[in-house]
Amino acid sequence: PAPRTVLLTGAAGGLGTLMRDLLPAYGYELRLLDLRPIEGEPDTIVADLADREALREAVRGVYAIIHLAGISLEAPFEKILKANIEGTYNLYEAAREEGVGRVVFASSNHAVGFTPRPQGDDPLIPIDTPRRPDTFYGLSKSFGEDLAQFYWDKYGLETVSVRIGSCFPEPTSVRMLSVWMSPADGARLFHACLTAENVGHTVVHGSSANTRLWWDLDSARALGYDPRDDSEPYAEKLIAEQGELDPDNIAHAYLGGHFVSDPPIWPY
Ligand code: NAI
Ligand code: 15L
Repeated sequence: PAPRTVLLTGAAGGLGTLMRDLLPAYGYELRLLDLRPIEGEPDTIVADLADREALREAVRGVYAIIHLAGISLEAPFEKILKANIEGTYNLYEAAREEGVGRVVFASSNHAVGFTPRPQGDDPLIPIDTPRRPDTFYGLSKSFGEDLAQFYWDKYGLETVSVRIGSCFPEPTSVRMLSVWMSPADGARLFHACLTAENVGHTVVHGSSANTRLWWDLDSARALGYDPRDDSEPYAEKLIAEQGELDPDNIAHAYLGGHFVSDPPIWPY
């Protein structure tokens, strides 16, 4: 079958770069969009999520959208409002106007970042845990999930909202042993999100099958996601370097980690 064209917003970013490498093997033809040009990708649509006309053209004819673009750390509310809240609204409007059937929305664990992390024998956090954003950034992801639900209920536009943990080549902190999503599992999950039938609006946790996992992967597995990776091989070295998580340290007590107390700030 002909490859299905998928618009990848935020294609110049960290996760976008990983997915540009991995998703074509699943048979997708990627159309790239970002605020910044990408070296070696002259066809990239260089556009701001504020540009409704550019978005409408960018989504025309695609099978689905993977929406990664936006501010990925904490920032003043006005900036978050523009890029993540208005920007995501603009993209959904373009998708609705052009009849795109499905969005995979990069939500974040920070939509529920103020949820206490499980300790000891505590049960895993279920996907329907109440939202408890830990930042304006997390609040914008919470909005994105509600926007997605609304566009499904009102217009029949489907979304899988993925509450991504940390998707980087390797885990680099003790917290990431629990929330890591390997790039290969990220591609597996996005593929499942793009191909599962009748998703309506489904929210899933995005991580590998980590031994120290904090949340369940049930709703992701129900879409066909079959994670293969586990951060555990990195545990000994990271714990030797950084020590175990300290339950009395606020930066170790919640799903959102240091975002609850000292969030990294968007540098632009
Ligand atoms: P990143 O910051 O590396 O990439 C974001 C990209 O969006 C950048 O290339 C930037 O130029 C682009 N962008 C920002 N504002 C834009 C605008 N107004 N119009 C067009 N493009 C714009 O972030 P990363 O790590 O690649 O994350 C991608 C997405 O996944 C983000 O939405 C982030 O919130 C989400 N996410 C990522 C996680 C991770 O582990 N990498 C964890 C949880 C969520
Ligand atoms: C996120 O939402 C950020 O975009 C990413 O850069 C990581 O910091 C990740 O969460 C995390 O919680 O580790």
